[in-house]
Amino acid sequence: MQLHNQIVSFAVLLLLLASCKEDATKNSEAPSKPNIVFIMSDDHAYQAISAYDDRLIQTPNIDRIAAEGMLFTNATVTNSICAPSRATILTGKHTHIHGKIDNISPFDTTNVTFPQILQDAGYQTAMFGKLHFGNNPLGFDEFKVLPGQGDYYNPRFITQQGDTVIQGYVTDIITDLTLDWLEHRREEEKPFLLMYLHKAPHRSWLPAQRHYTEFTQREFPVPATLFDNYQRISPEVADSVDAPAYSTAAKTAEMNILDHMTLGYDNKLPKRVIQDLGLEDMFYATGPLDKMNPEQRAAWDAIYDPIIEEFQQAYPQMNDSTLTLWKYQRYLQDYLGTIAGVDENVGRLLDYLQKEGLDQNTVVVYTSDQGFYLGEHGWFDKRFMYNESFKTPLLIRWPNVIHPGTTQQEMVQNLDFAQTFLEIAGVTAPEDMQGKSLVPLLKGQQEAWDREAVYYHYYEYPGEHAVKRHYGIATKDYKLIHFYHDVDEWELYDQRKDPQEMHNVYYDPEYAEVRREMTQKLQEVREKYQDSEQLDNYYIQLYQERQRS
Ligand code: SGN
Ligand code: CA
Repeated sequence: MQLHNQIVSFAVLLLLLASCKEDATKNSEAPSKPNIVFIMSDDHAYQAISAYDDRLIQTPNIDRIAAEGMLFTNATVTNSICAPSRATILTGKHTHIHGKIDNISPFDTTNVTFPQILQDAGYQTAMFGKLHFGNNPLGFDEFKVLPGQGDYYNPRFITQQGDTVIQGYVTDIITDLTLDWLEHRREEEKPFLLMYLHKAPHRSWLPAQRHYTEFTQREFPVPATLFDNYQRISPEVADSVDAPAYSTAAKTAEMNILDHMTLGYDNKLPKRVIQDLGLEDMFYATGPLDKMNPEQRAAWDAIYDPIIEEFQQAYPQMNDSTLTLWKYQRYLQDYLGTIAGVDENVGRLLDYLQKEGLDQNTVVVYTSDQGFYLGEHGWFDKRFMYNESFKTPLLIRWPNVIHPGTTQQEMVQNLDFAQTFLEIAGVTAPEDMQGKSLVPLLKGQQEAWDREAVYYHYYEYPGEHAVKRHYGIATKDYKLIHFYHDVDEWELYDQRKDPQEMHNVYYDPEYAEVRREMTQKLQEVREKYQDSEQLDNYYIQLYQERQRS
């Protein structure tokens, strides 16, 4: 009996030792540096994330990141368009420094990017989804990226082993590829950087089949500025100061739902219907639907054919206003349908991290490459420094560091990511990066944050959607914008009184002092970031040379 007891005790001791050893090994092997999961979607408006605004859609999974972390209400981009924004994220530099001024110009690969630095510092690095420039992103151990914009259905991917077409729906596939990497090729002894980059909800907004019915049956609230006529100064004041009453840039932009959103490509009416109604110029292209296989197409037609028929019946009675409303609803149904897919897939990734016990030592970031207009000012698309496209969603989860459920109102930018991630990894950032690490804000050290203003500069003009070149400065209270190149117009908005930016107070005598201060601050900020009129002209010239060649 005694011997039996001794054997049992010995066995218990062995088991204890074994379990201690297992724990010890686990601890010594577990990377102490945090993993970084950077989730970015393309054109995801903060108005379409319920943590910001729950009038349009519920996004419970994306919201989890904020509930367990921090929600930034004043996150902005330095240039509201895809590839320049991505170049800023990777380099920590403004557009005029990294040189990727628009979606077309090449990315100068001598720029140092934060993934390259993290890879050198011992991080395992992987990228899946939409990058939108360069087919060979530097600094990644593994990547599978969409060429250019990529397709919603049966997309082609560029991989290190060559191109491959994968059947299915893009948001699901990007997640499958990501989870497959985490499950099978993650090296447990290394911390990792994972860039998980969605194509959705980019134009032309094709949801997954499982979301067709729900979203096409919904009707969405209409934004107060849907019928904006772009008058920003009263005609009397405009006359007296010899300035246009209407913002020329806003008025001439080609992103109006009524005039520029196409019934064919965007609202998915077939060519024959559009021709029958005598609306040829509202067709534009077939494109995305043609990428579906016959089964996918049949599922689409089953839901969308009745909508087309209903439109044919209704069109003869429509006027500009009712047509705008119809197009707006169709736009939001498809746009938000794609976001339902993103949210579900973000949930799959968060669940995986949790199941594998990776959630505690992983920083999860959710953001978009810029904001987007969901009918505000009558628009779709982005590009302007006005709020809906200047601001971008930003939610960060970092257990034991960020106090759960915090709302952060400081002005941060996509410019700050590179330095943030380097600090998280304990790596010193190169001195020429132009942002600021967000780590103090994540730790709740508000007093360590002293940024008063942020800088913006947009270049892709002449170009698609015809948004004129402009640069500007924003503080929490005011925004000053200068449109230049083929115009010379100034706009000043009072963010507290006029968050919808409908009243340009640049010529209002009551704002004379604000105008003076903001103009001076803009000059200072341009100097600080090394931007100048000389560079503005340089980039105009470069653009012209490119168009000639
Ligand atoms: C495409 C879209 C545009 C969009 C740009 C840039 N047109 O060219 O509407 O502004 O992308 O978007 S489409 O006919 O091809 O859909 S970005 O997010 O990549 O910058
Ligand atoms: Ca984009």
